[in-house]
Amino acid sequence: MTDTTVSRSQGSRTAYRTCPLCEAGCGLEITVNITDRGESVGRIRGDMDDVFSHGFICPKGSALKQLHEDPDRLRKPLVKRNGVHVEVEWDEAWAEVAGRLQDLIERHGREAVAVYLGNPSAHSLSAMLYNRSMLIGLGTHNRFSASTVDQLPKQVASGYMFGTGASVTVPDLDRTDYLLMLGANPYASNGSLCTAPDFPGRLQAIRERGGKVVVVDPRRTKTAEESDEWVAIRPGSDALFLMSIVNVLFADDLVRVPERLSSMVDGIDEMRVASADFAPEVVSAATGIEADVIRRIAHELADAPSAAVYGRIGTTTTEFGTTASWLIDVVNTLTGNLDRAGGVMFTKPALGSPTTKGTSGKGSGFRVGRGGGRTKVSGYPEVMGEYPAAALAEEITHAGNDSIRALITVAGNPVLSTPHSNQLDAALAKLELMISVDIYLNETTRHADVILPPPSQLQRDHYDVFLLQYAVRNVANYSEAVLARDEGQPDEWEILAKLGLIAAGLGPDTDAAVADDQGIESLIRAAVSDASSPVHGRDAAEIRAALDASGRRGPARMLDLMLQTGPYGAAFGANPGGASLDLLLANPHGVDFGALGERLPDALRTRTGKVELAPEPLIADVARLRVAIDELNARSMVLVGRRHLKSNNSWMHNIGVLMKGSMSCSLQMHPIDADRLGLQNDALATISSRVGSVVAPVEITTDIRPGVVSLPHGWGHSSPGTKMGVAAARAGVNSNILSDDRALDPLSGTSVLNGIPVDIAPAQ
Ligand SMILES: Nc1nc2c(c(=O)[nH]1)N[C@H]1C(S)=C(S)[C@@H](COP(=O)(O)OP(=O)(O)OC[C@H]3O[C@@H](n4cnc5c(=O)[nH]c(N)nc54)[C@H](O)[C@@H]3O)O[C@H]1N2
Ligand SMILES: Nc1nc2c(c(=O)[nH]1)N[C@H]1C(S)=C(S)[C@@H](COP(=O)(O)OP(=O)(O)OC[C@H]3O[C@@H](n4cnc5c(=O)[nH]c(N)nc54)[C@H](O)[C@@H]3O)O[C@H]1N2
Ligand code: SF4
Ligand SMILES: [Mo]
Repeated sequence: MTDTTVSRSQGSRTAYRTCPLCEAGCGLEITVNITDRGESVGRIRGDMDDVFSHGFICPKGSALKQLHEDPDRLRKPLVKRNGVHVEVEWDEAWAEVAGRLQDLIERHGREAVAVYLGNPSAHSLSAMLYNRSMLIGLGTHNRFSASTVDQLPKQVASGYMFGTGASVTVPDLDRTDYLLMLGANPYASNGSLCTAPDFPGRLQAIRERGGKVVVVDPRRTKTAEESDEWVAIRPGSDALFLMSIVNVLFADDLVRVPERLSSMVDGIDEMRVASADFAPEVVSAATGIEADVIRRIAHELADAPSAAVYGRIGTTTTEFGTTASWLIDVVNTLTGNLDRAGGVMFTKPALGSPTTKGTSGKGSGFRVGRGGGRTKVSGYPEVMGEYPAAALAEEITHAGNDSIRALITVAGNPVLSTPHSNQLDAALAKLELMISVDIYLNETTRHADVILPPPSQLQRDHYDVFLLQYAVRNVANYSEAVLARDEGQPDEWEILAKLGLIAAGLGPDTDAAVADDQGIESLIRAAVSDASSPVHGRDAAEIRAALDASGRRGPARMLDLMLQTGPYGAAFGANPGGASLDLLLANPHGVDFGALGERLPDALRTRTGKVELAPEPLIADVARLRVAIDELNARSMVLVGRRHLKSNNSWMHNIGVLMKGSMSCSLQMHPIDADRLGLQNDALATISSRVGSVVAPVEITTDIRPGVVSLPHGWGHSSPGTKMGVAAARAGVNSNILSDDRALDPLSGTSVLNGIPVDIAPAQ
C-alpha cells in the first residue's frame, strides 16, 4: 500500500476502493482494522470525496465485507473426485487442469472447448485485461457470454449506426431537460450502460431543475413512482412504440436535425418511409398506449430544450431488442439530441476505446457472421465474437462430431441466468470436462471438474475498464487491493493467463508472467503503430523500459500503458501531467476529466463516415415488426422480470445481511388477474411456458399492468452439490426454467427474457 491511498491511525487504516458490484462504480471508504492476527475489514461507507459518487452507496457496497468473510466463498481450488468436490492445493489443481485439458484438445481439437464469460468479468480488472490471454491460448470460436442475455442488442444497433459495438451513446443525465426511460429501473439496478453513481439522485435533479422524467415500464417501479409519468407499456412492444414516435416526428414536421449534424447523418428519408405504416392508432392496441399519449410524447421530445431517450434490459431482452435499441437513437437523432449536451453523447474514456483509436471519423464498419461463423445446430451467426448463450446446451448435446465437450466458465452462472435452464443443467452434466473460475460452488460450478477461485473483491486492484466507457462524465479511478491475498492464492489475472498458457500446451508449471509479457508487448506494438495514438512512431523498447522501470506487472502495468496512451494520456513524457497510473495513485478519490463533450464526427467508425440512421439489416427487418402487431394483440399472459436493490443477478444471495427483510422471489400479479385465476396473496401458483414450469407464491399488486406477471431472475438455489448455505435456506425458484431457448432477437442472438407467454394456475 502506498501512503497516498492509505492513512494509518492506531489499530486501523482507511482505504479507498471503487465498488465492483454494479455499473454505478461508487467510491467506498473502507476502514481496515489492524491487530496481531492481521488485518480485517471494519466499516465500509460511501467515499464523500469521490469525484463521481460523492458519498453515494447502496446496501450491496457495504456488504463487500460480508462477501469477503463469507465462509462459503471458496479459498482453495476444488477438484471433483468420485462425484464429490474436494479441496486441493493449487499445484494439484493445475496438474488436473493441464492433464485433462491437453488430453481433450488432442482428442477433439480446440473447437471442442467452449468458454462462457459471466457478468462479474465485466467488473473485474483482471478479467477485462486477461480473458483475452485465455481466449488466445484456447483458440476456440465457441465463445458465449452473458452479453446475449443482456446488452448485445444495444451494441449491435450502435455498431450499425456509429461503426463499432462499443459506440454506445449515454444519456447526458446531468444536463438533460427531458428523459424518456424505457425498460430500466435504476432505483433497483443503479443504472446500466450508463455509468452514473447515484442515478436516482441524478433523476431527481432533472425534476428539481424543471425537467421531466417519463418511465415506460409494464410495472410501476420505484423509478416510475418517482418520475413525472408512468407509461404502462405492454411487454415486448417498445420497438413499435418508438417507431410510432418516429412516425409522428415526420408526420407532424418535428424532425430537427441541427445544421452541424445534417451533413453527417445518412438515412433520414429512409426513416420516413420505414415508419410510414406505424401511426399511433396502428400500434396503440399492441403497445397498450393511447395514441394521444404517443403523439404527445413525440411532441414533448421534439420541443424540450434538450431530451434523451434511454432504454435498458426491458428493451434489449425482447424479440425486437436490436430494433428498439436502434430506434432509441433514431429518435434521439431526429429530435436533434444526438451528440449534444442534455441529449445523448459519447463518453471519451481515459483508456480510450474503439471510438478513439484508428482513423478519426471513419472505420471498417460493423458486421455480424464474420468469417462465416455460425452455430452448428441452429446456424445462429457470430455476433461480436460470440454465439447466443441460448444455443450452448444444444451445441453440447446435438452437434454430433462438432459437439462442445469441454466448457470453461469465468464468473458466470448460466444455469440460473440463461434460458431453458433445465436443458442447460442437463447438458453441463454431459460434458467431458468443465473448469470454472469462480468464488462459489453453485448451480453452475457444481458441474465443474475443477473450480479455480480468484481472491475476494477486496484482495484485488480495480479499474472499471468496461463501464467507464459509458460514464456520464469522463472520469478515471484506480483502486489498489484493500487486503493482501491469502498465502499461495494467485491473483485472478494469473489464473486466467495461466489457463491460456496451459491450453496453448505449456504445461502446469508455466508462469502467468509469460502471458503478461506477451500481452504488454502486443499492446505496445499496437500503440506505436496506431496513427491516432500519442505514442505513434515511438520506440517500443523505450516504452517497455519506461513501464518496467516502475516495477509493476500484471493489470497495473497494462493499465498504466492504456492510460498513458489514451486520450488524456501522459504519453511517456510527451504530455506532462496527463493520465497515468501514477496520476491515479496520487488521486485516490478519482480524476474527473469533465462533462461529456461533442464527439462527432470524430467518434464515428462507419465505412461512410456518417451516422447510419437507416442501416440495411434493420430496415430489412421492419416487416417483422409489422407482423408483430397482430402477434402482440393475440397474447394473453406474459412474464417479465425484475431486480431488487439488495440482490445481484444470481450470486449475492449467500450474504445474510442482504437477505434480511422483504426481498422475495414472488410472482407479482394484478388483482384483476388474481381474481380471474382464483389466486390469493401468498397462494402458490404454477407458471408454465413452452419449455418448463415453476411454482411461486403470488404477490398481488396494482403496480403492474393487467395481463403481465413478474418473477425476479437469479433464484432457485436448491440444486444438490452446491455450497451456499444462506442462499439455500431461501432458495426461491429459477425464472429461467421458463424462458425459451428458441426465442431470440434474430439480429443479435439475444434471448427473450421479458414478455414470455405463460399460463398460470393455482398450484395443486
Ligand atoms: N430472466 C432473466 N434472466 C437474466 C436477466 C434478466 O433480467 N432476466 N438478466 C441477465 C443479465 S443482465 C445478466 S448480466 C446475466 C448474468 O448472468 P451470469 O453472468 O451468468 O450470472 P451471474 O449471476 O452474474 O453469476 C456470476 C458468477 O460469477 C461468480 N463471481 C462473482 N464475482 C466473481 C469474481 O470476481 N470473479 C469470478 N471469477 N467469479 C465471480 C459468482 O459466484 C457467479 O457464479 O443474467 C441474465 N439473466
Ligand atoms: N440491485 C441490482 N442491481 C443490478 C443488477 C441486479 O441484479 N441487482 N444487475 C445488474 C445488471 S447485470 C444489469 S444488466 C442492470 C440492468 O439494469 P436495468 O435495465 O435498470 O434492470 P431492471 O431493474 O431489471 O429493469 C428493467 C425493467 O424493465 C421492465 N420491463 C420488462 N419488460 C419490459 C418491456 O417489454 N418494455 C419495457 N419498457 N420495460 C420492460 C421491468 O419491469 C423492469 O422494471 O442492472 C445491474 N444492477
Ligand atoms: S450502487 Fe452499485 S457500485 Fe454503488 S455501492 Fe451499490 S453495488 Fe456498489
Ligand atoms: Mo447484465
